[in-house]
Amino acid sequence: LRLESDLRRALEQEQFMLAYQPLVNLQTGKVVGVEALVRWHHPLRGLLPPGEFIPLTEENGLILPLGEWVLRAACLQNKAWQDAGMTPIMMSVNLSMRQFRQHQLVDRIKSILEQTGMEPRYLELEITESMTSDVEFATETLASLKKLGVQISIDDFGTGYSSLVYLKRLPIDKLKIDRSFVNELTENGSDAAIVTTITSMAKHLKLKVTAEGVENDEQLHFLREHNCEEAQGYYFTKPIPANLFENWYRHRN
Ligand code: G
Ligand code: G
Ligand code: MN
Ligand code: NA
Repeated sequence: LRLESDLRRALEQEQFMLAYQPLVNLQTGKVVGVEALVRWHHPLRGLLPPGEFIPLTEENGLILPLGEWVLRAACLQNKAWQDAGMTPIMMSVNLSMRQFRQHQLVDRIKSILEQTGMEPRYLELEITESMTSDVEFATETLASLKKLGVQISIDDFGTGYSSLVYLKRLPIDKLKIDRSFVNELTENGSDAAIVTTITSMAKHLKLKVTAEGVENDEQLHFLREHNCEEAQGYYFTKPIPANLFENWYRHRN
């Protein structure tokens, strides 16, 4: 309960910050985007990872104002980078179930794009398989989001208890292979089979694929050999604040 009242104050006092983790194209080696990941700079407890407060905000509804703050901050950052002359890159933002079900979601995102001046085609919204269980609702919502010009990806792909029906019905652009399949990719035959099946299915469905949680050369080589387009993980860098990302990016490209 303490954390809950702290959260309300944190929203007013802007105690949140975004860390950015790059997505790298495995053919070109170029950074093609970043995923924005929220952290809470708690005045007493220090820097808190999302796992320690996102579930609570999903329960008490504070995820709605927090999610808007995240979207706005991420769009402003993307716009600032482009205004500073950086080659345009994608900005991925995670949506929670409650945000996805919010009636005004599409209007909210539309006005955030307008207010921040961010180009819609560089915004990628990450949803999870569980959010697609009501296929009717998801189809309609995603279609409206696509009309705004944004991209849609399925996060943690392969870990949800969902059917594959949605893959042919929903207007999605990308699958992000959950890092649990990537972790032992080169030692575990089952993981290797799952990953190659996902990349080949994605190719046939004309979807992009990103492998998450890439930590070493062996995984990277395997993924490149098996037609995985993009990767993300500690191998490149952990999620870092905007200024550190700018430095990292400059020295890399
Ligand atoms: O950064 P870290 O690995 O601790 O993130 C843990 C989880 O928190 C991730 O699965 C990610 O999807 C989620 N997360 C991070 N930032 C956000 C956010 O802004 N909104 C929502 N809904 N989830 C987020
Ligand atoms: O569920 P989602 O994909 O949004 O989660 C992203 C989270 O995964 C980030 O919070 C980040 O800290 C974590 N992460 C990113 N790269 C790696 C990695 O290479 N290894 C591990 N163990 N975790 C990672
Ligand atoms: Mn994600
Ligand atoms: Na994930």
